[in-house]
Amino acid sequence: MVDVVEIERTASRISVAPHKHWERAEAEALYNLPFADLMFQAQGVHRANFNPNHVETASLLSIKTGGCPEDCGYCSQSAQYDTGLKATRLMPRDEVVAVAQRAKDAGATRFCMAAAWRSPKDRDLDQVCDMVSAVKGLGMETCVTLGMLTPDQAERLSEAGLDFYNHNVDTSPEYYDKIITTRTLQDRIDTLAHVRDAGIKVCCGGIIGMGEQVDDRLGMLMLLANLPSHPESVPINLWNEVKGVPVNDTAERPDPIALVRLVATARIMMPQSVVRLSAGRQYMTDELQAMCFLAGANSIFIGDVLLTTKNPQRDRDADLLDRLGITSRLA
Ligand code: SAM
Ligand code: DTB
Ligand code: SF4
Repeated sequence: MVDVVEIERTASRISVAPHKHWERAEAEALYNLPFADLMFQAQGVHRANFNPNHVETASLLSIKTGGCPEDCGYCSQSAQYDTGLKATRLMPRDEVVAVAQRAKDAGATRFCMAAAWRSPKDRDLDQVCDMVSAVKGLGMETCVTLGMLTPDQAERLSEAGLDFYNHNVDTSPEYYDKIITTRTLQDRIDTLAHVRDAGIKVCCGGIIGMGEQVDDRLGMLMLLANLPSHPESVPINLWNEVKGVPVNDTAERPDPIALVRLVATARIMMPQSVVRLSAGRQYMTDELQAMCFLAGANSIFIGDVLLTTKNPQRDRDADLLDRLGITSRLA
């Protein structure tokens, strides 16, 4: 008998179109274009690849919070810093499914489950696979972010029907060691390759506002755009302030125009990737978000909290998208 699921998974492994290699000078030249020229180019690319009047809505749930052994200098969930966060155990499947159902009713099309692990233990992965199958059964797209994976673990998630795996490069290769020391950038690239090889779509981006320079932000985009294939989803997070973590010593909220330029540059460098305006929307005005959508951002997280930090209220998002004539599942 023909195994349709296996055929689809194999097809997704081989159907990735080749893409150009980005040199630093090219990325810089784009980013530094006069603003109107950059926006014009970004909108052309956006319109050629997407409905420019539509934004995807995803919802996040922390299924296992805090107590993480990694030292990511921005994160409330690292056990290495005193952030005042209470650690919790892995949530039971039925509770997760109930939250996913509420997220679907509130207008989310994708449900992303996050766990504060360096990497999952095999018995934890069994439970996550169960959650993935159950959430998929609600008719939602599924995404998980569980830390580093072995090839076998990625394969098991794929067999459970997982659509996306989120694993960020976080920042540029040059700035990386100032933020994280317990896991290397190469470790991350290896996990991304295992995810890709298992036929799961890749969600990979990073954070700005941690004290990095524009060069680092462009270095991060080059890293993403020069992966063997572009991530299907590229989350751009603005650092959501967390007390007690080292990033407080260097953090600087980026100039809003610099954020719009970065989104436009990401749109042009990765034409077919969905660019998600992720954490940090709580600090953005309606006008700034509108500019980011014009520049090519076409996904947001909805819901009052992300994992442990704040996100705009659903009604504010619904009102903003309505005023912009942007369609979404948020009515
Ligand atoms: N523990 C897993 C891992 O790191 O691979 C998954 C969860 S982790 C919270 C997912 C991503 O969220 C991080 O890689 C980082 O890019 C982003 N993130 C974490 N804390 C953040 C913050 N305070 N502001 C913005 N983005 C953040
Ligand atoms: C991503 O790039 N952003 C999301 C998702 N992937 C897992 C996480 C944002 C977390 C913001 C900080 C917090 O709420 O703890
Ligand atoms: Fe742990 Fe992920 Fe937070 Fe790093 S970002 S400390 S790996 S939960």
